[in-house]
Amino acid sequence: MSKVDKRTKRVDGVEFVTINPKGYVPALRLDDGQVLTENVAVLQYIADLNPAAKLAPPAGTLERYRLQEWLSFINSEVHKSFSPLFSPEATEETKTYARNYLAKRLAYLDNALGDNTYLMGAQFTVADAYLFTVLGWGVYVAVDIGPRLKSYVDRIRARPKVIEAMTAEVDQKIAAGRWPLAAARWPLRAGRQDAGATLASAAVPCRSKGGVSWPTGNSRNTVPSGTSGRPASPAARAR
Ligand SMILES: N[C@@H](CCC(=O)N[C@@H](CS)C(=O)NCC(=O)O)C(=O)O
Repeated sequence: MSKVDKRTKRVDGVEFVTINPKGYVPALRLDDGQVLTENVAVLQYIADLNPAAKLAPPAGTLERYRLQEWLSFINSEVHKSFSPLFSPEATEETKTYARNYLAKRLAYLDNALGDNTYLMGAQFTVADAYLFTVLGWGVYVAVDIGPRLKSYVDRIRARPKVIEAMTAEVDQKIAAGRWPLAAARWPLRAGRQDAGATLASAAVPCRSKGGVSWPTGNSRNTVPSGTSGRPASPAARAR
């Protein structure tokens, strides 16, 4: 996995737009050199690489369309509603609109999840992996996801492969000098809930074009990407 440098917009020595002309992540390079983009497509592609893991129901079944229904909802209704909250370019009016919009979508999710372990019932799928990531952004932009969705996020964070993946990513950041809290690995490895405050959005974090913002106490501060001075929040470093 390669990370795009958000300041230079380069990755592995080349301009990221030469890999994905859309200029945003994720972009998956396949063995034959083709590049696949868009979360909804990339996640299903990854799931289909190993059908035995059951990360997606078989293609052509109604259950597969149900998965696509969830992925589309998470992508267009939840993920993209968070985006303005991270943007220093968005006005307060835009952010209020996004918060209210998001509140309705979270209420729907809360109700739809009900007593289910995962979105599609007992089986963990790529939709849960995606939703886990975007719900984790809530702590950085003061969006309260409520107790039921919090327990859902905690349940996913405690999955051994999730701990493994997030620990590997944090280790990579520590090695690159981009993560200030080496100790954060330990609660994460233990699947402890308190790891969430610092690491919830480490897996596939969102970022804004011009910079990042994060809540501090009652106010929210913004710093342009790549500037030094005030230390960035862990979420900002992750972006
Ligand atoms: N429709 C895209 C949206 C992806 C997206 O919003 N990526 C963000 C990170 S969460 C990004 O790379 N933003 C940088 C930019 O737009 O310049 C997808 O679902 O894959």
